[in-house]
Amino acid sequence: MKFDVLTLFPEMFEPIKQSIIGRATRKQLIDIKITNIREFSKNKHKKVDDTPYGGGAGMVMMPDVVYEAYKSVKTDKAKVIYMSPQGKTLNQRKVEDLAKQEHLVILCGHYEGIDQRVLDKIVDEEISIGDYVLTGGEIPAMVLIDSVSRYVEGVLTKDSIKEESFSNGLLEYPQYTRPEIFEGEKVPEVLLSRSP
Ligand code: 21W
Repeated sequence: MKFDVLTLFPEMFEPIKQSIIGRATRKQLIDIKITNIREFSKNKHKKVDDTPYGGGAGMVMMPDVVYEAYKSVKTDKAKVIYMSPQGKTLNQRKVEDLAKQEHLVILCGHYEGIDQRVLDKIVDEEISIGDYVLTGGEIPAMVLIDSVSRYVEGVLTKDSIKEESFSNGLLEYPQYTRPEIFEGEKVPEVLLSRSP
């Protein structure tokens, strides 16, 4: 599965290349490419945002720069997701659904947002990760990549998918390992006959 991320803060994505996702990338099960939207500014000062028509605080990302960045990564099979506080909240059902896609283009906003005209032109789906305010769509994009990647064939072992609590109707239970006694607290008696 291919993920293309469009962002003004490419450095923020370094950590996603580690852990489970890093392993999946090495096995070529997933491919994550980060594109710096600023590279597509035709302005000599590499300007990417401007003051909003109608006034108001902050800056708005310019439509032409975002559009050029999008055109550089789009394919026929690409589904474009805009990470936005106004989007539909991500849940496990949505995650499983997105994992069926071959190519996801993830657009991250910053400042007060992105010019609506380019959003109307390129975005298939707007997704939020919950009802709280962040400074941009980068952390939400990483949450999306992490959660979707787990469902890509071969990223997880069969056992860990089987034990998946959300798809299993929230079946979760406390877990224990050695030592048998920790700070005077014993592992529950029923579990002791089944060695870890
Ligand atoms: C926060 C952008 C607030 C815009 C006039 C009209 C992406 C996010 C984000 C951010 C605003 C997600 C405005 C949960 C999040 C994100 C940055 C407000 C200003 N002015 N999921 N509109 N929380 N956040 N808009 O913050 O980009 S997914």
